[in-house]
Amino acid sequence: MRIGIYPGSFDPVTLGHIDIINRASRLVDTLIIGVLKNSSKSPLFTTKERIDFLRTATGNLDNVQIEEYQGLLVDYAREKEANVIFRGLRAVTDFEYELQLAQTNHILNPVVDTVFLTTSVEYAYLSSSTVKEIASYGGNIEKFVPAPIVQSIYDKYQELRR
Ligand code: COD
Repeated sequence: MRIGIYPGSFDPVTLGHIDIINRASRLVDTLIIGVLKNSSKSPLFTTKERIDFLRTATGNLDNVQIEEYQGLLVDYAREKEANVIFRGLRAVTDFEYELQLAQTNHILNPVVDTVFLTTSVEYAYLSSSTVKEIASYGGNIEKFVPAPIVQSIYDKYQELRR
């Protein structure tokens, strides 16, 4: 049984993430999307909101589970008996950080390997930060995030302005 983990902050999930989830889910029996709870990135959305967004956007995929995790990714991978960690690669700018993360994780837990899926061309420019910046100015984010979560992102900024 091949178990994969796709970890991240997903603050919020974008169509770039969904593309990686769709492709990774075809490569393993079970794909666990691990949402880091206490991210140093100080997420805009709560862990529950980030998980709910992911659940809404991946409801069509039978072999995908979504969970929060804390602590080291390799410990989480060990606990889940995962064979593979999936990461998405957009541009050269991602590479240095991702290489360091993959190599460190492999030393900490040699049983688990990192597999990189290169971004689909149409999402190469896309990041959660870009989505947040556009939404914060009331711009149109419909081409960047799953349709059912668009309004919740605008609502968050309305809530912050109150
Ligand atoms: N196209 C393709 N892939 C994309 C796109 C896109 N448009 N956008 C993002 N991605 C990929 C990213 O490259 C990444 O692989 C993944 O999607 C998730 O992205 P983010 O930004 O939500 O997640 P990150 O990078 O914040 O996740 C970092 C972790 C949470 C995995 C990491 O910090 C972690 O595991 N921390 C726990 C402590 C730990 O173990 N640290 C490592 C020891 S050194």
